[in-house]
Amino acid sequence: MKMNEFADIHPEVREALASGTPVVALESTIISHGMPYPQNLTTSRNCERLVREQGAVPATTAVINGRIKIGVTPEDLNILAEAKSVAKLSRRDMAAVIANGGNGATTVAAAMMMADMAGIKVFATGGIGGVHRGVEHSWDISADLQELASTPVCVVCAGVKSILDIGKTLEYLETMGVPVLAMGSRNFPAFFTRNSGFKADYAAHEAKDVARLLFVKEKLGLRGGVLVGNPIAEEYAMDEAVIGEAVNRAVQEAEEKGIHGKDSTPFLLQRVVELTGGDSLKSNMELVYSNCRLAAKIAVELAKMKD
Ligand code: PSU
Ligand code: MN
Repeated sequence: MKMNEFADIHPEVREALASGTPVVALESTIISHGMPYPQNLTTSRNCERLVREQGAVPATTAVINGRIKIGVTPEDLNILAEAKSVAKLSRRDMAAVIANGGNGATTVAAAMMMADMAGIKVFATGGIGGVHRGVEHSWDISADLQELASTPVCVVCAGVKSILDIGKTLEYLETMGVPVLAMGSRNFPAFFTRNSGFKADYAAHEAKDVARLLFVKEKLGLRGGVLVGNPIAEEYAMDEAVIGEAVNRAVQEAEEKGIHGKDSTPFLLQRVVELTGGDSLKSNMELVYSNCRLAAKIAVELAKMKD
């Protein structure tokens, strides 16, 4: 998807792109539907600051009053954090929310689309959507995976949260030809914990390794994204049993309440925060920060290769 009459690139982002300064795209569903207020506002501001500290420019993505925003203002961030009339916006919602002049918070899929419009190659988030547990009944597979199959953006995440079926999510990505890297070792992380028990295709040891792969992939003309799993720092990782129990309970409650479709992920995320007495929120914030730093480092390394 290319630039179009409905999109505004923030002047700072536009300048960065024109001068070859590294840029990192950020999503906003994590703000509006993934974390409670006001921690979500703090998190989004810190994310932008951390990207800057590494020498890159942040481009938080959203739809505000029917306009695609690639890079937002502090006022936009407030609207997204208060989430009063902010739709969760994935690929299928893009045209409808813009046509209605509404507000939308971008999922990974929508943020990748907007990054690609502007020519931004690297994107940071907390966790991606994936294949849900019980997919054989619900058919619930996040549009994030399809976007990774087709849109050439590198997605830095802390793995796939165990509210999902991690094994099936990785199988889907393999089928779609999406390279999956893990940082430090081939152990693919599980968001709140460092090891899901599943292996990534490749290990990357530093940002430069990821940038090199992106550089080669682009030269080869291969379509689709790259997924980087960045394990949460040991000190912020959660106890596997504690988080496992909270997740199992949340998944069971969702089933009992008949929650499905786009409401499923926000419901599960909120219940896990409640069931862990807020502990999971702290971990969530820290892992997102770590992903923002890594994404910015990757963007910086990639910019050097383009010289
Ligand atoms: N996983 C998280 N936090 C999140 C999300 C996923 O740990 O905030 C959000 C992301 O924006 C992701 C979206 O793209 O949920 C996936 O939603 P769905 O499963 O409805 O596609
Ligand atoms: Mn879904």
